Amino acid sequence: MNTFFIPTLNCRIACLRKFKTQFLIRNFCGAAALILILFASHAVAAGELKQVIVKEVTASSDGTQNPKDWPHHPAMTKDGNSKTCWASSTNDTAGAWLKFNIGAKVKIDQIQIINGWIPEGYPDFFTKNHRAKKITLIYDNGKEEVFQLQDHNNIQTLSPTLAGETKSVTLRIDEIHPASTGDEPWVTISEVTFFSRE
Ligand SMILES: [Ca+2]
Repeated sequence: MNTFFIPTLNCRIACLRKFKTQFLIRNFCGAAALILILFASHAVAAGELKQVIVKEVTASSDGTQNPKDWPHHPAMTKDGNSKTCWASSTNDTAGAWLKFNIGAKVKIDQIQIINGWIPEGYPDFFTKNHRAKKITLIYDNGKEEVFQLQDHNNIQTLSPTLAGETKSVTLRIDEIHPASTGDEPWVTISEVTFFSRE
């Protein structure tokens, strides 16, 4: 009786060990595959941002009054200098716009904006002009996205989702943070930089 029982029990133990080993191998392979998939998808989603070159900027108005000492042309939103700005004319506030012509279809993944203007040597100048408060971005596909801008002169990052591949982006100012004085207030934006994820 015992001679029959012992081999059977040993066989069951061996089978159980084999099953356990196969179970562990299967689960390990499954977990490894899942980690690889997650890592790959993360790597794609977190691709490096590359700056998009803007060929031309136009605007609803140009508040330049002294072109030699104080130019405020639309292209000054893309000169890489946070101390220079585009300014609208004084009567062009809500509804004013900037159009950034890229020249080739690009998917826009991120936009960095420096709102308002603090010129070199004038640290208290920020509130003397209007700043953008609510803006709408308009793309070639006709879609629009609304963003609220904070009232400071540091970089603000926007993450558009509706642009698709577009050759241009129009930034329309819908609401402003009003200037604290009535002395030549313009709407001012210092920099707008576009990025595409590679
Ligand atoms: Ca600038």
